Amino acid sequence: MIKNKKILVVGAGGFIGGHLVKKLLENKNLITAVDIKPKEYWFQDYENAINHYSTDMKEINNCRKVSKNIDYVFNMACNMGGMGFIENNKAECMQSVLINTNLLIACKENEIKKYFFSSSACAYNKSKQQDVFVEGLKEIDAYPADPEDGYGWEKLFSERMCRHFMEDYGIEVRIARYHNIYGPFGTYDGGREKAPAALCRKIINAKKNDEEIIEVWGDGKQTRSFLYIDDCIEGTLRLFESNYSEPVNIGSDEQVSINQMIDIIENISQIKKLKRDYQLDKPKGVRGRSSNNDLVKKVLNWSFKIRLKDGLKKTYDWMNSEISKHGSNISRFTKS
Ligand code: GDC
Repeated sequence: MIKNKKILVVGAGGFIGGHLVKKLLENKNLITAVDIKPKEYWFQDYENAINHYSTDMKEINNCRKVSKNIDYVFNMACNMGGMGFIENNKAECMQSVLINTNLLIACKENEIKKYFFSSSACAYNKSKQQDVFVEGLKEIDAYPADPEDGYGWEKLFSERMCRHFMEDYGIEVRIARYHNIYGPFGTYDGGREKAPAALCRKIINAKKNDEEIIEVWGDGKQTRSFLYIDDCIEGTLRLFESNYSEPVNIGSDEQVSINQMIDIIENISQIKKLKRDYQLDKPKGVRGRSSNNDLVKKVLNWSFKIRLKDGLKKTYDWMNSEISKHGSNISRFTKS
């Protein structure tokens, strides 16, 4: 585990970045934490973080400033969200290319030793995700390139930018393709939430308000694999410390349909079975997506540990208490 290093985490105010900083601080690293959001909207507080900045990393001079005297950089920053956000904000999503590009240039100038880029399963070719029961996506399935429009193109292009900075300038890079990460301290409302949080929220609210029906985007038969945040952080840190510089899936082996995930959340909440209002005109994304984990098992000797039902229970309990605290007021988890 990395210890006593000077580490810059960009996107530290977000969901995965927040959990990553917490873990790195536990291991006595010196953290510079950066996010575009004002500090009061960061998803987690860190009493021991040495430096924190609310600044826009699309600007190269900000990248230059915060990457001085740093050993390692984790780029966890992008303008993103679940399907409801990325389908309707493609130009916004693609502008995150400026964060990664300017940060890499600054890292080259400041002689950073190692750089991590958080990519996504959205980088994969769409034609391989047209059926409900698909084989897990292998890393080679990103090419020929036909990723998710907007957000996925940004991720695929940025992966390649990392690769060329390594080849041409010798910066060591590590690239994870995350498969729908979920858990406590994530967005659950406001339009950027992904399916696990959105469906937990709908079921919590149905229970509170004694409602019998929830809205579900699509027909509920679409499939995904979801990875709990603690597994994501462990996989990320193992990858960072490995010698492997090509993109690797960080995902779980459990492929479920959205209907199956709703069944699991209903069991957790102990609510009676809800009616499902399938909304076919809402953003649906690909029909089926899951992670093939052969490569990650081989190069990192790592596999997910937390079963979906256990991860969803922790997520549900956390959200239940947040929703009770905030009621209908806007919480910081609605800002991404
Ligand atoms: O939003 P998401 O989790 O993103 O949606 C998964 C599926 O769940 C979609 O088919 C969506 O229509 C369905 N769904 C049903 N009801 C709801 O209330 C709801 N809200 C949401 N959000 N979805 C609902 C994601 C990207 C991420 C990230 C990951 C990587 O795509 O949005 O930014 O990169 O992929 O795996 P998803 O899995 O399509």
